[in-house]
Amino acid sequence: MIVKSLEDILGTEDETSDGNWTSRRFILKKDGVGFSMNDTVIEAGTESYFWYKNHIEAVYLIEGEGEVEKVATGDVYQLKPGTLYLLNDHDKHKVRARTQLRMVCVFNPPLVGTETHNEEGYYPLLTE
Ligand code: 9YT
Repeated sequence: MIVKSLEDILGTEDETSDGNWTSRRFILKKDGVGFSMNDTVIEAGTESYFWYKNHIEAVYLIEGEGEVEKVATGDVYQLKPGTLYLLNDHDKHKVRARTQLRMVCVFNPPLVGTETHNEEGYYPLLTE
């Protein structure tokens, strides 16, 4: 069994920031369970473009208000605590944070822990 608290991660190498967001990475590839899980904060008043070409991501919002846009269609979905979106088709998307957003993010395949978005906006598929 692995038990962790957010304060165990803050300020360590498992806390990663990139642009408008900070990701506190709780479960990673090294844990060997086939997925990773982060507690991510996105700053209020920002718009972020994301595209997980190599990963599937589920995002469950626990704090804040905003919206997510599916770029291919222009469809916009409102985000509030209790809302989940699943990028089951590697969807290019934009997240707009009206207030600070806090979300639980699950990735398959699991993140190694050092990923940030590259120039095309996606995470590389890291193996170690
Ligand atoms: C919602 C989203 O994709 N935020 C970017 C950070 C990412 N979820 C991560 O690495 O935790």
